[in-house]
This record gives sequence, C-alpha cells and structure tokens, in this order.
Amino acid sequence: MSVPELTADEAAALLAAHPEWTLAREGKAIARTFRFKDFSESWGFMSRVALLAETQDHHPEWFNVYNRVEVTLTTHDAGESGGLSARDAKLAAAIDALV
Ligand code: H2B
Repeated sequence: MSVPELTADEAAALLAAHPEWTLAREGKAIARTFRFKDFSESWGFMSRVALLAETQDHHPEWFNVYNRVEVTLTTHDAGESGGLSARDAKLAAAIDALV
C-alpha cells in the first residue's frame, strides 16, 4: 500500500512542532536521540514505544547502547523506496508525549 510522502512544507511543520527531531536520510526520515539514567530506563522507554508502535501499526528503527536510544522514523510504504509520512509525525508526537 502506498502512503503519501509529506511535502517540504509539511516536513518543516513537523520539525517546528517537534524541534528535538532532525531530518535524516536526505529528508526521507526523522531522528532523535534519547538519553536516560541507565539501561533499565532505556529499556522501559523502548517497551512503551513498542506498545505504541503496535497500536499504530507503525514501527521505529532504533539503536540502543546502555542509556542511549537512537530512534529513526520512516515509512517503508511511502514513496518509491520509503519516505517521511503523516505516520511518522503521529508516532513522533506520541513518543514525545511519553518523555
Ligand atoms: N512501519 C514503518 N515504519 N513503516 C511502514 O511502512 C510500516 C510499518 N508498515 N509497520 C506496516 C507495518 C505494514 O508493513 C503493515 C502490513 O501494515
């Protein structure tokens, strides 16, 4: 199923609303790094995001080392080979509401 990519204006609005996120992968994704007290807190955060992702049927790419979690959001079903969509904006907003 093809999902529409955000326009440049829509992507700019997303970043304005969620300033901790930055564009990644030449505008095809957004990324944010989270830092916690320790691994347990990182894992707790990842567990909560995993549940959100399941409810939204939209899943993050991420990398964790101890107290750091790097999250990248992109939509595999958008554009020719993935891109930024409203699904990423919705998940970013929900993740921001957790922290
Ligand atoms: N997650 C992400 N990040 N992008 C998608 O395009 C996507 C997803 N598609 N999770 C969903 C699942 C799709 O594969 C299922 C079939 O709805």
